[in-house]
Amino acid sequence: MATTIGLQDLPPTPLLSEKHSGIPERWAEQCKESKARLYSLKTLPASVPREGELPVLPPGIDRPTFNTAIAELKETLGEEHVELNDKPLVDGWYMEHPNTHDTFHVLEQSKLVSSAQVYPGSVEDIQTIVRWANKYLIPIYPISIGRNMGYGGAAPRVPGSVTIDLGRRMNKVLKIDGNSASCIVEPGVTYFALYEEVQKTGLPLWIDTPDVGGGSVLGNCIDRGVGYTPYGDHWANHCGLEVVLPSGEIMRTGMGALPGKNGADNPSWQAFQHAYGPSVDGIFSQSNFGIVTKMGMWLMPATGHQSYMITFPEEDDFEQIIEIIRPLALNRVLGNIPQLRSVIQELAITGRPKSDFYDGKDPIPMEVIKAHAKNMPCGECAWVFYGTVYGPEETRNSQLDIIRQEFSKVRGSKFFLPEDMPEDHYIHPRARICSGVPELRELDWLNWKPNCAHLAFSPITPTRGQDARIVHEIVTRLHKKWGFDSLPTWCVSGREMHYIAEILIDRSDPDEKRRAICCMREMITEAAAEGYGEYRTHLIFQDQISRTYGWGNQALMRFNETLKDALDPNGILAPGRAGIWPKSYRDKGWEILPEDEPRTSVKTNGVIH
Ligand code: EUG
Repeated sequence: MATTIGLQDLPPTPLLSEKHSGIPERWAEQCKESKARLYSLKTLPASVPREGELPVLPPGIDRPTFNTAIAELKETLGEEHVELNDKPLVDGWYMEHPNTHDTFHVLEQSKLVSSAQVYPGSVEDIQTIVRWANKYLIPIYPISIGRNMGYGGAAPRVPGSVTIDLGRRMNKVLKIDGNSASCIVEPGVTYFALYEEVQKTGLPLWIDTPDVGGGSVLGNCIDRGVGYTPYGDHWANHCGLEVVLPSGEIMRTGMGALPGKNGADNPSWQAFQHAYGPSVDGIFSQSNFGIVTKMGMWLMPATGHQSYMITFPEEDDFEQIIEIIRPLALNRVLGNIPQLRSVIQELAITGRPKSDFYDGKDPIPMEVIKAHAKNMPCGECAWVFYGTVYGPEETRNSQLDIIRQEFSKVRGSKFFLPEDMPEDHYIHPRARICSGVPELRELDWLNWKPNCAHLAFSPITPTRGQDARIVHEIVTRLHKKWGFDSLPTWCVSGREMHYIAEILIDRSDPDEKRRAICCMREMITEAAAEGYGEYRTHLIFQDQISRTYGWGNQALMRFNETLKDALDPNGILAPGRAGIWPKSYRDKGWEILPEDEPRTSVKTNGVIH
């Protein structure tokens, strides 16, 4: 039974002034409400006792050796900066997330866990940790903030890894430069925090934020996350990295490789991405080749903006809608990364549980969704398009004229502005996100089920109706087969769309977890057979997905393995991340591939538990 927890019973979320991952004061009230809504449906206890001897050890390391190694690390870094993972695991929620495991565990909660967390305070500390890992052959797993939600959170791929929580002590905005409209951030800077810092400067600059604002600007970028202003392709808008290599050496990429005068940073570091010689930034994105300690990021000059929403009544019209979107996107009439969402999300984003809308355990039928939508601000529809135009009013209006005219070709479509919608409608936070203001509201669909976790299936297709249909039909059919509601969103970047389908899982139900994994595995395999691949995935699907990119007898993976072995001969840095295993782990049963299914446990030391 769900117990209703009142606002008054929940301790407040730490403020940004108290903790680097905390909530800025201006969002504190919204944060309190969001937390109360989520906790109102929680049936799982805050934590359960763990079994077996703790902490879980790194593979191949016995307890005395581990203890010696940890004692040495504490000696070098300070006792208070090394913490064993030997206490009960607490899932918390988005704003108070664990760094010990994946808050949205898809396997058992206790499977993907660290042995310890370490908190470096400087790049030198990181070098020390890397050298220590090489000495003891202990795998290390760096996280920036640890809010990689839907993709594994803070969890390491190899159980017993030592998690390097970079963000706790390395969380400064090192520079905001109004001339080059750029910043330099450390790993622990969240979108909320960067927003505050930019506001403090008074400069007319925007940041670009994803749907929820608590993530690391650096971490999201190197995982190639998306946002929704014209700077929504985060990786495309980074400029310059500083990286600690698995050897312990430090390197700078881009213009930063050329030392500035008298030891200063290169003055062009945040102005030019490519510099000279091979472009190596890419190998530090979605990889395990280095630890990014500083990153330059472009900021957008503030401009006028107008958000809007268009509803479409017929589910089957999405091909036509996407065919209309393509030329508008390519011609930059659609100014940002707009989203085309299934109407089910209009229900879910209210924060009300599925049970408010439907009694059955099975996926909620489209007729039922539409019947509810009829009584909601969006009206009866199947799809909702959220877009924003930018620039001076005249420009915006001429763009809006074209947009209205083009989409009016879809029968029954309706156009709305934010002022047409009630105050609590999602269009308002959406409009803020699309103008660079971080938000929390997107979390509200986690109320769909009790103890709700989400797992993202994220294939790429060209912006073309016939490709969209193939993927959408695979997703819809397999969600139905495995008993899940389907909540698709297309994030359109131009020539290409990220299709994001979130599987919502009740973490208290092991069978639901098993079915979610089966559903993911089949979607990945079927999409790949049609030529479609994912842009990003949860830890436990990285082996499978990386191998779908297998053109030329796994040429890309063999190239990555060559790099891995050259850069990290001891295989200490995030083994298995992005499906890349170091020599010492390769072909010893660590890879989780679909032929191993069904299984919900994870291999440790090459043994299936
Ligand atoms: C979204 C979520 C993602 C992602 C891109 C976009 C947006 C959901 C959880 O992953 O990778 C509404």
